[in-house]
Amino acid sequence: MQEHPHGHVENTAELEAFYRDLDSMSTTALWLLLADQMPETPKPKAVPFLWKYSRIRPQLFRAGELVRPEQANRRVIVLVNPGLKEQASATRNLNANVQMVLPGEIAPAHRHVASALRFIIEGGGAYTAVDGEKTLMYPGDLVMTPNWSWHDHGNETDGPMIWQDGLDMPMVNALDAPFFEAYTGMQQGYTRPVDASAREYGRGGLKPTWEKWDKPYSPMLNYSWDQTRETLHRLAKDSPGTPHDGVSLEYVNPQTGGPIMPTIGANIQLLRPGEHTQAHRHTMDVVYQAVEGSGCTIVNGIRFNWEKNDIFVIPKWCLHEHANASKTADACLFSYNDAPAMRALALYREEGLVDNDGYQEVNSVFQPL
Ligand code: GTQ
Ligand code: FE2
Repeated sequence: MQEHPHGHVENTAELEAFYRDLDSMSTTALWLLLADQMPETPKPKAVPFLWKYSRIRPQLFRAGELVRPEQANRRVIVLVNPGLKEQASATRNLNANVQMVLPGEIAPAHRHVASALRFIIEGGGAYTAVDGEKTLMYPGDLVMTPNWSWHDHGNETDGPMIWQDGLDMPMVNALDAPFFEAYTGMQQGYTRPVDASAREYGRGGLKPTWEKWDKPYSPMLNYSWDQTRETLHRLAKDSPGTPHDGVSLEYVNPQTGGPIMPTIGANIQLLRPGEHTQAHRHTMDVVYQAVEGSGCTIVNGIRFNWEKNDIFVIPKWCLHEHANASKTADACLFSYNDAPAMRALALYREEGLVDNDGYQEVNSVFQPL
C-alpha cells in the first residue's frame, strides 16, 4: 500500500493563506478532505453495542407512570448508539426502539414515510392497525408498518404489550425526505377483517388471484411467530444453513420473493447447539434481538454476550461471528437490516474472514450499561 493513498500536500504559509481565502468564499480544497471523505473501507461512526432488555424494561414501566401515548404520541425508549449521539439512533440508517402500550391505551393513528417493523417481546393480543386492517400481536411476531401507511396501536387486553420498533428514519432524514401526518381522531377506520392479510398471503406458495397488490412492500401485515418458528426448527433438522449465519431465513414479500420493504429487510436465524459461525462483514447495518436461548456475537474482536430479548447492533463493515452458548439447546436471533436500500443503490458488499479458519481473536468482553 502507498504511504498516502489519497496523495499528500505538504503545508506552506502560502497554502494556509489560500485555504483561508477559499474558506471566506465558502469553498475548500478537495485534497484536505479526501482521506476523511473517501476512506478505503467504510469507517462507521456507530460502534458495535448491546442493550440488556433487563435494564430497558424497568425504564419502560417508569415511562408508563410518567406519560401516556395520548400525550406523547408514542411511549418509546430510543436506543442511542454512543457513536451517534447527534442523530440519536442505534445505527447510521436504523432506529431500534422499545415501545410499551398499557391496557386501555391507544397510540394515536398517524403515518410517515419512514418505514417501520415491530418485533413483539411481551404481552399478547394487543393490536397494531395498518391501512384499515388490525393484527393481534404475540411474542415473536413480525409486524409491518410500511412507508406512508396509517397506523395506530391499541391494547384491549389486561396486560402490558411491549415490542421493538425498527425504523429507517435516520436514512429517510439523511436523504431529507421525511413527511408525517397525524390522523384526524385517535383510531383509523377498520375496513378489513382482523388479520385478513395473513389469511390471504400467509400460505406459502398460494396467493389469491383476485387481490391486486401493487404497493412496493409486502402485503403481509403480520409474520406470525408460530409459522416462523415451525419453519425455522423444521429446516434446522436437515439443512446445513450458511457458514456465517447458521440456519438463516429471510422474511419475504410473498408477491415477489424479495425483501419485505424497499429499505428494510428482516431475518430469523437459528444456531444449533454448540454452533459457532465464521466471521464475515458486509455493508449493511444489522440490529439483532435474541429470541431463544443464549450465546455470544464477536464483533471486531469484542465479545457481546446475549440472552433472550437483548438487542445489539453491528454497524457496517464490522467483522462478526455468532456462537450458541448451549451444547443442548437451540439459540434464535431475529434481525433487521438496511440491505434492500444498499442493494438498490448498488452499495452492497460482503466478504468472509479467511485468516484463522474464519474466527476472530477475542480481545475483550463488552460490559453492558
Ligand atoms: O409506533 O408509530 O418507535 O411513529 C418511532 C416512531 C414508533 C410508531 C417509533 C413511530 C412509532
Ligand atoms: Fe409511527
